[in-house]
Amino acid sequence: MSLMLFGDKSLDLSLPHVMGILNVTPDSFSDGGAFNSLDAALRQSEKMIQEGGSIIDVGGESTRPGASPVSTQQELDRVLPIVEAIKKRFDIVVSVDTSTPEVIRGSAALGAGLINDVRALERDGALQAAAETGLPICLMHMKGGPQTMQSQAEYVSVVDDVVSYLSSRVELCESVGISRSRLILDPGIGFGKTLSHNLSLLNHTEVFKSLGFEVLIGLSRKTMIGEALGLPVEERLYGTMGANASAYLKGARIFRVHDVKPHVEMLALMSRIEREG
Ligand code: 7PJ
Repeated sequence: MSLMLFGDKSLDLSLPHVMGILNVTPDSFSDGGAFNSLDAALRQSEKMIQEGGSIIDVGGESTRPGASPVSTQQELDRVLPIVEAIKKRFDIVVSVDTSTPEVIRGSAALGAGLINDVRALERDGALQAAAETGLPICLMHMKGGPQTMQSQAEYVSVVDDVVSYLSSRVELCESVGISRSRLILDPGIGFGKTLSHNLSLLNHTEVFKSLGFEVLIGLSRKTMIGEALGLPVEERLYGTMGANASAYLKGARIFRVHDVKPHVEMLALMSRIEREG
């Protein structure tokens, strides 16, 4: 057992967990923003929970390459009602995909269990806000911002660079009283990385684990799958599952995906083979 407390629920991170993506942006690239109303968000959440998801990741800011920025008020208006509604109706861990201090505080007050920040708490005030929540935090590596990241895909050694960046963010977290045991690391697949960088990071997932952290991987339907297989976004499920299976074998335990059921079934078998075989 390796229990981590996510607000009012704990998860055993010796087992794999599926984090279902719930985009509440109007411009989400792979679901066309179809879950933008509260009702649709609740139906999608219910489906992902029934399919065996452990965490619902609510995001109100699109971070895909080239996406336009969202105001704090817009993000608050999109995210908080959804976090509140999900926590009222379902017994599930709600993660909030945000870099905004006001959204971090507001979501935590409404029962969110995980702060998932693609900017690793770099935004002004985010570190302090996250510290105050007492919640676990996922620190993700990104090179550049959503507007510029694909033109900044240069590294001395991508694995070493990402390790050294995340280690420096961990130290900063510790300096404001966030204990290491509350931190989850994510190499940030697709965020300012070429296909080759992404493949290296995935092949070295165990490096992050060996630093003593749980690892979260988000690669569902991403461009790297499309590039590797020559497939459009709606045909990337099998490639996504293969890459996630590989990351599982190298120690990742939280998988951020659009397609919950196939991942829950795949990971259930992989975990069972490892434990009972
Ligand atoms: C990730 C994320 C990821 C974490 C997004 C997309 C882009 N959070 N939020 N890791 N990706 N922790 O889903 O294509 O890889 S948004």
